[in-house]
Amino acid sequence: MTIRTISTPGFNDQKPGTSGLRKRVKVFQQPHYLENFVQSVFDTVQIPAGATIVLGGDGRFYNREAIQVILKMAAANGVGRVLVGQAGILSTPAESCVIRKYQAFGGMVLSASHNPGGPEGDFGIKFNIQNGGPAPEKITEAIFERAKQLREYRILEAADIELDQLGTYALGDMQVEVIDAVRDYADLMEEIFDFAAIKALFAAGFRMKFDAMHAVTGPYAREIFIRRLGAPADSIMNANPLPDFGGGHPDPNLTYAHELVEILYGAQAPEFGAASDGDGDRNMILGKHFFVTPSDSLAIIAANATCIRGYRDGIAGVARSMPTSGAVDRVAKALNIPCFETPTGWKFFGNLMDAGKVTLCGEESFGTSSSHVREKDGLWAVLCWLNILAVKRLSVEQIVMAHWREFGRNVYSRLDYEDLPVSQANQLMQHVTEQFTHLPCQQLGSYRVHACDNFSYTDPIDGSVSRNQGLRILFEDGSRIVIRLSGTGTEGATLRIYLEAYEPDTSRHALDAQELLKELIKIALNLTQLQAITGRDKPTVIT
Ligand code: VG1
Ligand code: CO
Repeated sequence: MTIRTISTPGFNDQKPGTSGLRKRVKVFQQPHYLENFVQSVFDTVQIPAGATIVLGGDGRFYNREAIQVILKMAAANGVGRVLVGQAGILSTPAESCVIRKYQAFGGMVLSASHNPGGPEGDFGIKFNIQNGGPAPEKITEAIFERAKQLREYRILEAADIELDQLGTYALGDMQVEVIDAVRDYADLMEEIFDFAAIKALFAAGFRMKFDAMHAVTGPYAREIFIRRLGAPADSIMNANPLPDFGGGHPDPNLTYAHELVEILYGAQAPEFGAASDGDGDRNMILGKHFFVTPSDSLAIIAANATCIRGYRDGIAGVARSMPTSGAVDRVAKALNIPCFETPTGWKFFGNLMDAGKVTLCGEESFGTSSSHVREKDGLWAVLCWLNILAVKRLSVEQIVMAHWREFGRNVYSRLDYEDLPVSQANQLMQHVTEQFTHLPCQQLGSYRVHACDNFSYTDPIDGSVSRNQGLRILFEDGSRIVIRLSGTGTEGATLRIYLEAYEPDTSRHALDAQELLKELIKIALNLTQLQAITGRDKPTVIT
């Protein structure tokens, strides 16, 4: 077999965003585009000769083709062994688990997560390092620089590998091991959670519905909930992964997971509902006629962590992304453990977890996880809730209401405006920033501005600084408006407005978040001049 060296023009647009490089499938299908990025990763991370890497994706359109290309390039670049999920599938948390368990040098995750798939949809690729987590910014920036300069890449000329059969195959001097995509991950879940207690809950007639949204978690959910925990077969829906996710938008929120939402708000609603996204790292938690805000979910898991076997000795600390509500901060204070505030994106949690400073991390965007892996983990969050429900034997709503009674409620909402022209989005951000000099101390309705800034983060472990992570308008009573542009989109701009107000008054806890945040939303729309600049009169998605 021969190794070919092929010329590439270099690409100027291969800058990884919040979570890897994401582009339209059509962009990835351009000659040399995928190869250019993959070679830039190999050149940047310098995989030691003979080392093992892990490879898998969420099964979206172009997954299989990309895996064959990456395998041949790995063989041509001196990689010793690649562990590939069967059929090219590994959920993001499963890949993180496999990298850690087999002490691999790192791995490539093929996914555009919650972005739609199919030939007209999106594709993505991300490099994860030895700890199982996304590469930090200094590596992704170096990859981007390399991708611009690159002039040639190496690839082995060979036939495609059989990805559907478990087994070991040779590709040049490299070994390809096709592994069970589910088993290692399911085993890890069984170590953390009390499966016997959850099994007893189902045996007592407890009903749940999990929506895999035709994305990667279907086979994982089937193995864990149905086979290992004995839940009835109809506890999972949309559990067959499809390359285009059935034409849906695999984002587990109230808008895109409406099929599940209708069931949980219907007459025959089960006690518990959950959904996950394209690559299995996000989760939405629902009770009967009840929605749990992701920020609250993190706080509630933290407050009840000792109910769960894996955390029964307590948690070292917690971390949340900046836009995530401060609900978990209140729990950390009560538990007397540290709480860190990081920029958006899971890559910022890795150092804190590696240093043993935090056990639980979360984001408002339906991402929660712990130091068992270095990615967010959708099914793990669902199992946390099941384990807590099995121990407490209360409803989801009762657990949340009791939490609010104890800690107060951090009322929270996020408004997304998708597909805006980039120029309008930038103009809006500029317009808000310009007001920062005169906003402090101003009274806006019943809120008084305390401070404004563009969030900047210094990593407490390696001292690296990340600037421009989102505009914050902080009010004196602790309420906040946060505004930032998404870093995961592939076309146009998505503007996110995050709103948070603290409500200590128990008699108001049952009210709807939109009702409680009405005034703050009005202030945000006024400050941003959103309607004047963009012409939009309502958000694309409200969570
Ligand atoms: C979004 C979320 C962020 C999350 C990221 C990746 O990023 O806001 O919290 O970490 O997606 O999630 P952005 O830049 O679009 O706001 V996933 O499930 O795509 O790996
Ligand atoms: Co995801």
